[in-house]
Amino acid sequence: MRKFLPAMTGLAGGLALSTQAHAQAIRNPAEEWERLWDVVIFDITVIGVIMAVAAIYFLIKYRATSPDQVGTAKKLTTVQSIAFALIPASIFMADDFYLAAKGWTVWNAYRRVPDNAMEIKVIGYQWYFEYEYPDGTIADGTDYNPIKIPVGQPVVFRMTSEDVIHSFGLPHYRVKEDMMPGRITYVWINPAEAQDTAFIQCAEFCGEAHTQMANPIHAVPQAEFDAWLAKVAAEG
Ligand SMILES: [Cu+2]
Repeated sequence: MRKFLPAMTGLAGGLALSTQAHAQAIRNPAEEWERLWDVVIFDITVIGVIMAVAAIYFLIKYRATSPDQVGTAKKLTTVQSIAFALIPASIFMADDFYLAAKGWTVWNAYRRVPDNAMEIKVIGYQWYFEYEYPDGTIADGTDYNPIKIPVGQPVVFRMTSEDVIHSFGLPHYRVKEDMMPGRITYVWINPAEAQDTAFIQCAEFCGEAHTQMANPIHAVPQAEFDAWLAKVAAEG
């Protein structure tokens, strides 16, 4: 036992290190999401092709050669029957568990907000979003007013709702989270690149003008962001 202890400690240390390295590596929920999406598409394609080929093969091999032909099933032993059910099930379940584990990794990235994230408070109203920046400046998302965020700066949206349940949907950054009266929820994004095409869209049907509950969100260089924020503050 004594001989194994240092080895065990070394192993635990190695595990702790790799966990830390992993935590450092998770810096963009959107990238993690994209990776999981690719893996899911790959897996279901492979499984689909295997199933389709097997089905077509059996259809041809065991097709009826005359209209009144009755098939005869080969009698399987108990062991064969169990193996026939368990082996394919285990293979597919292993893949499901793998994808579920990957899903937890992505969820972990979604929930772990970087310490340096800029916090923007968001309130959902029927039917627009209102944003409060760290300096107290209020930007409103009515009339499709774009809001801006600086490139390369993680942003966390702390959200609630004044009236009904809304959902803060940001398809460009692959995040979406409910906004509920009396509760505070959050999502965070890492806008690594400048863009002026992204939209925030309410993703929970919340009444008559639900579809208009949307506004652009542009990721811009820091200087442009500062100028924009100062302008919004001055306009009050
Ligand atoms: Cu809504």
